[in-house]
Amino acid sequence: MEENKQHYDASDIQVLEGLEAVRKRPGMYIGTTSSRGLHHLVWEIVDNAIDEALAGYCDDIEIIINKDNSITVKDDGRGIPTGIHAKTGLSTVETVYTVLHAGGKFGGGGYKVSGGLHGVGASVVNALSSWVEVKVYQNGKIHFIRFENGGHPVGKLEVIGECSLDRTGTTVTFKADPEIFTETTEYDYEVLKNRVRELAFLNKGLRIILCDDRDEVEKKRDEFVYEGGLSEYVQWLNAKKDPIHDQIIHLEGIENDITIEVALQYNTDYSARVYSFVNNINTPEGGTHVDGVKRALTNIINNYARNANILKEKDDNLSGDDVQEGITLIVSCKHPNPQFEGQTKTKLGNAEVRKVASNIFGEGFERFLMENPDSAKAIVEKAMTAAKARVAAKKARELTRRKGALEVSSLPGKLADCSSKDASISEIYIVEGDSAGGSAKQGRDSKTQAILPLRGKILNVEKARLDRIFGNAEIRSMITAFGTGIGEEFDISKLRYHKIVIMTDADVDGAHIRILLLTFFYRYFKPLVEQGYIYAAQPPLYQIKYSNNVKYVYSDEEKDEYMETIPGNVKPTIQRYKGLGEMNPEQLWETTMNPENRTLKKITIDDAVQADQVLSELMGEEVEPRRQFIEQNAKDVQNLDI
Ligand code: 1YM
Repeated sequence: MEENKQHYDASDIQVLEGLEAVRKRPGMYIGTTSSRGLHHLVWEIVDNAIDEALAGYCDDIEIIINKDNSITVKDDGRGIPTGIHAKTGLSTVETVYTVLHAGGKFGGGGYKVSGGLHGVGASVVNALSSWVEVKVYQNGKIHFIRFENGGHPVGKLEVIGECSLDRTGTTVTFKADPEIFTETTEYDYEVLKNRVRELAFLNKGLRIILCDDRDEVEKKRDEFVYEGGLSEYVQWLNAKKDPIHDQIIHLEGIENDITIEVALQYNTDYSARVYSFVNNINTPEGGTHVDGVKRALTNIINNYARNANILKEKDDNLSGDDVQEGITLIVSCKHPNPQFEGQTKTKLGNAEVRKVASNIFGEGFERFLMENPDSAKAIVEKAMTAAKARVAAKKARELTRRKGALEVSSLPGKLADCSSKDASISEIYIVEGDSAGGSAKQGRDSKTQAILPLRGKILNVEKARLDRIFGNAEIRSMITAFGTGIGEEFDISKLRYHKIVIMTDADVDGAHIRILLLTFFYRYFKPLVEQGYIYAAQPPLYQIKYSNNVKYVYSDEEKDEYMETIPGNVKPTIQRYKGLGEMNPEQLWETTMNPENRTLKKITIDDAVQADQVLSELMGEEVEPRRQFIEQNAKDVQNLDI
C-alpha cells in the first residue's frame, strides 16, 4: 500500500470511489446478492468472452468451478489489450477491470452485444471479489495482474512468462467476496449448465466447456457446441413433442445493424411456447422483435390460407392465438442499442425493430410455405382447428361471465371468502386438498384471508385446449374468485385479492400442483405474475419438541442447525409434516398463514417460466422419471429468497 501511495492521483481516487460505490450498493449493479447475483458474476466475465467470439476472434470458452469455489473463465480470443490506455494512463487490462462501464467504451469498432441486463462488466466483478487474477496471452508473452479486496491492484500488469506466438486469449479467475455474498458463495452446477447450453444454442458454432473441479473424485464436465444454432435449440425443446412438419424453419437477416434470427416448428400441443432473446439475454416479456415476428406470422398464414382457398371468403381471419397454437418459436435479436421496458425491464422497446423483424421473418416464412406445401397445409389446418376451438371457448367463457354478473352468490361454493372488500389487504389461499382446506378455513384471519380448496390435481393446461380449460371446475372456481375475467376481457383492476397464495404440501405431489398452477398463471394470468401478485406459502417440514420448547423448521438444514442447539441430555420429538392436513388449524396459522411469522415467496416471471419449462419437459414421459424429476426440481420451485 505504502509504495503505491505516491502514485495516487485524482483519477486513481475516482476509480477506487467507483468500485467502492459498487460494494456499497451491489444490488444496483447485479440486481441482488443472493445466489442469483453470485452467478451473475460468472456471466459478466463470460459475456466479454462471448463478445470476442461474436467479433469473430474466439472459438472456445471454458468455465471452471475451482476447488475453492473460485471461477476461471478462459477464451482463445485476441486477449484484452495490454498497452497503456491513453485516457487513464493505466494498462488497458487494469482499466477494464477498475473503471466502471469500461468494457464497451474502450473497445475499437463494433459494440458490446452481450452483457448482463444491468450493462455492467468486469470492473463490477472485480469490486465484488476477494481477489481477481487476469492473464493475457499475446505476442508470445503471458501478462498478469492481480487485484485484491474489492478491486485494489496488487502491482501493475507484468509479463510473467512466454508462450507460443499462436497462443492468444484471456484467462480470468475470481473469487466472489463472502462479505458481499452473505447468503451463499456456492455455485450451482445446474444453473451454470443451463445458461451455458442456452448461450451455445444462441451463438452457433461457439464451443463452451463447463467443468466442476470441486469434488476431486467426481469431477463434472459438459461441452456444448451447436453448429445449427437456434434450429438445434428448437429441436431440443421439441424432443418430447410430436411435430406436425419435419423441417425446422430457421431464418436470419440483418438490417440497419439489427440482426434477427428466428427458428420455429409446430407440434401437436395446444399452447404456444415463445422464447425471446435480446443480445443473448432471455427477455421473457418479449418486445418489438417478437411482436414483429408474430405480426408477420399471422399475416402470412392468413394470406396463404386465403390464396389456397382453405380460408373461405365468409370466414373471419385467423387470430394471432390461432396461428400460434402448438408453436415452439425462438426469436433472437442482436441490437447495438437496446432499450428495455416493462415491469421487469425485460421487454425490448425499440420501435424500429418491429418492422425489421417482420420483414426479415415474413419474407423467409412466406418462401418456406410456398416451397413446402405439405408443411404449409399442416400448419394452416392446425390454425383452423384452433379457431374453431376458440369459438367454443368463447361460449364456455361467457358461461363464467354470466355467472359473474350475479356477484357474490356466484362465487364458487367451495370458496370461503374474506369479509374485507378491500383488495389491497385481501389474500386468497389456494389450498391443496379438502382436508388442508378445512384446517385453513378454521385457522385463518377471516377478515382478510379467503380460502379456496382445490380437489386433487388441477387440469394440466399444457395438454388441454382452451375450451376444456374453461370447462374444468377447479379452474373456473379460480377465475371466478379472482374476479379479473380472463383472455380478452382480463381486467386487473377487478382483482379481488392482492395476494394469491399457493399453499401446497412440501412433498412431490405438492410440487407438481405448484408447477401446474404456476404454469396456468403464467399462460393465462401473466400480468398477475408480472406484477407480483402470486406467492407460494412455505409450510414447515418438521416440528421439533423438547421440554417446553416447540420449534418449527422449514428445511433439513434448519433442522440440523436447530438440533445442534439442543442440550445433549434431552431427547426431542421430531414430527415430519408430510402434508398440510397433518397440522391442526392453530399450527397452520402459526407456521404458515400468520402474516407476522410466515414466509411467503413472491413468484417471479422467472419462476413461472421455469415451471412452464419443467412441465413441458415432463410431458409424455413415464410416471417414474417424472416423479424423480419433480422431486429434484421441487426445491427450486419453492426456494426461498425473500
Ligand atoms: C475470460 C474473459 O475478457 N476476453 C476479451 C476481452 C476483450 C477483448 C478480447 C478485446 C476486445 C477488443 C479488442 C475490442 C476486451 N477488450 C476490452 C477493451 N475474456 C475476455 N477478449 N481487443 C481485445 O473490443 O476492440 C474490453 S473487453 F476495452 F479493452 F477493448
